[in-house]
Amino acid sequence: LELTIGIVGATGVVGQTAFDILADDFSGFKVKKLKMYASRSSAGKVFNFRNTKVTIEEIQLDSMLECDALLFATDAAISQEYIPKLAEKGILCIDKSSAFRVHPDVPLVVPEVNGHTLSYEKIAKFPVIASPNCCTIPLVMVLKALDNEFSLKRAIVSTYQSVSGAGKPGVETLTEETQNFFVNQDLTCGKSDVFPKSIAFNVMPYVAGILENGDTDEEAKIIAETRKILEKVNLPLAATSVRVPTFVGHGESVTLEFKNKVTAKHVKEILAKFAGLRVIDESSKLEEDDFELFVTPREAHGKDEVYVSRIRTTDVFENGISLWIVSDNLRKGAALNAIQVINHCALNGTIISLKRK
Ligand code: 11C
Repeated sequence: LELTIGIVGATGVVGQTAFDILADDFSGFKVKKLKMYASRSSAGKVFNFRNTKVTIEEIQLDSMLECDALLFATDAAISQEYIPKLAEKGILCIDKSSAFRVHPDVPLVVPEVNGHTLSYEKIAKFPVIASPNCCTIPLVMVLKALDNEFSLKRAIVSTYQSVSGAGKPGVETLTEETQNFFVNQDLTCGKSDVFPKSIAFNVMPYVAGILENGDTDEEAKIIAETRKILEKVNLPLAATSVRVPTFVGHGESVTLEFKNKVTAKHVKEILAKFAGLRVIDESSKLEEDDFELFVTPREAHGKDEVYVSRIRTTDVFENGISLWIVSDNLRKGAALNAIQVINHCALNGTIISLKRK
């Protein structure tokens, strides 16, 4: 199947990652034509996409109607403005923002976890699919795999989130603050435009705004999205989101309680069999371009897999397991997952059926 694909927000870190994946190494649907959209200030910039030139267009509805599917890597406000208009015309939109994630008529999808719930009948009424938050995606892959076997009772997660989660300005802020320290010996703990406190050589238990119950926005998203994807509306789940001075790759420290008996060995076997997950532990061999012992965010940068390490039992809970997850927040945590959702809809005939409608 050959598709005309649009990337909206094409110059941001997620948009650029989507471009790289489609240009370099994606082996699913074929891209007949790529269209790239961004703000007026970026319009006119030219990118080389597989021997053709693609010029960035300003976001504009008529042009977007030429696409078979669009990936929105934009702020929620842009998604809210354009997606309903495109959906009305039967154009499939995959939204990376949080605008539609908890909308009751919008599936929130990680293909390996709940791709089977997507069907043309479901999508035809409102052809919008949301892609979850970059911490939720790897978390639900692990939880789903283990719930199938051991029946999940509760989860506690602490995240270690890189600055690219806050986009290019996050990356620039960490770079500038680090340079400022080495060049000017200046390590003031002031806030930047992006983070409420200095992020270089620091950690911050704060990702986005604080809600009335004391959780941050990010923590609330992880909780609500995980419950929706796993179809467990009352799952006891606590999240603490922490920003750390890494550039790409989000880590998660996770403790889980199950109904059924667990051993670390059995958990490793189950995780190793789940599509998209890779277990790296003390038995992993060091090979070229491979990992040993555990995986760090820098090692996960540029990789498609979600890595699970440090898998061990804990006596905090009966049938308790603790583990460490890490993945590239821009790839599987964002752009890759959205592209895989489009591929899923290409393979199951949804896109063709939408075109014929
Ligand atoms: C961060 N996870 O690291 C956030 C960015 O819900 O898609 C992504 C926010 C989201 O800052």
